[in-house]
Amino acid sequence: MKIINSDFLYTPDGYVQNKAVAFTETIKDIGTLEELIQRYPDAKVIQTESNSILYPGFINTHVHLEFSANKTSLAYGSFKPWLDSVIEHRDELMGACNNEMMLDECTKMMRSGITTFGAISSFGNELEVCEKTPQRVVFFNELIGSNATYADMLYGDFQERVKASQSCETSSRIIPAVAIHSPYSVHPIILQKAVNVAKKNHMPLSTHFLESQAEREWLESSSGTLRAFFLKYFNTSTTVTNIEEFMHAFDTYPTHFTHCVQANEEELNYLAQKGHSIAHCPRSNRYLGCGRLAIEDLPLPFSVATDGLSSNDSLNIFDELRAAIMLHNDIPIQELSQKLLRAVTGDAAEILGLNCGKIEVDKLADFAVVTLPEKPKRTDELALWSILHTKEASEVYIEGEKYV
Ligand code: MCF
Ligand code: FE
Repeated sequence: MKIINSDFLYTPDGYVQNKAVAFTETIKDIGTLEELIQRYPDAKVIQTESNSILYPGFINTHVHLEFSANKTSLAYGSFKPWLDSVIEHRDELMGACNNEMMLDECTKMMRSGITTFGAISSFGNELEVCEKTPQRVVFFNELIGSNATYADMLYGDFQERVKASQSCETSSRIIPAVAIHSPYSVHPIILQKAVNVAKKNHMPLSTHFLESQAEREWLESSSGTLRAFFLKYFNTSTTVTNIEEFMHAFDTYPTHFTHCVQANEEELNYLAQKGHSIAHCPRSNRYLGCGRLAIEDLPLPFSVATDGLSSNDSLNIFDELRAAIMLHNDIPIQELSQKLLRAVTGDAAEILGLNCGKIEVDKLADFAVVTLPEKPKRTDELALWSILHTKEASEVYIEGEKYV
């Protein structure tokens, strides 16, 4: 047993003082330091630095490690040119992205306090790295392929990758999961099969959805800038599905919809009614010129995620939260900060069905210690100060083990 004591504890009911946490791999007890020492006299006591806040480990629900080599290859600013640049540079980016590079990005995520992440995997290349990294990884095997001729082959490859991720389940913190790439890139037949795989195996399910105006136009009327893209690369001028049909494919299984920047009120209400949720990627949306997701009006739960280095400049969760504060400039800043921290802890865990994200008895002992540069003058601004002053967590624990 270990006991960790910080000046402040972030709980589902807000910040509390004079409370310590006793833990093994899971949280066993919460009380004053004196109470816990009395109850567990043999426990090792960890006293964190002054002005520290004990947070549950942060959760980055959506990242593409396979694109970690991108710095200046992909075109930012607008969706269609970005997509063109992905096709043009994909092979060289994948080739340049080795295990060392991906593991380094996992370590950087961990130093920022991320103890769990959702890895969207197109080829399964990052499976070995995800087995090695100490973090809990929801391993989203991605299905892609809109051309009916190749659909069965691509589906077969997807099944193999699902199996490979299932075989690591016992020896690592990998949780096998399913990702449908998007409505414009997945044929409805294989889409439904993959949804059923997730449903049958109770796996987390995710999809990119209504990220850009270009995607919306293509799905609505096979028009807009994606028309030239599909004509050039796939020799087709018609969409394989539409917005309604795509949403309906997920009716019976709660899914994490990434982006949704261009979803309208009716669509968002529909997703909410079916028990779905959203992964909000503020920097990715800004860098690809997709617009701002109006998080103040969302009728459904959301997480905040970095997306990959294919559409970002870092996988640091605090960089993302600071960007979210700037992007959502009309939302009162204290309220927004509190909401964002919930989005990367308890809300994200609930969405992905994980037993972490909250400092509560019986939850997994995943912690990130955030140390403020001086004694906070007011406790009602702790959420904002945490976001503004943190680049790296001062200590990180996963299932009770210290990694930073
Ligand atoms: O989330 C961003 C933007 N939207 C869609 N896809 C991706 C993102 N970052 C990487 N991707 C990947 C995706 O997984 O890029 C490929 C897929 O393998 C795009 S398909 C031309
Ligand atoms: Fe993505």
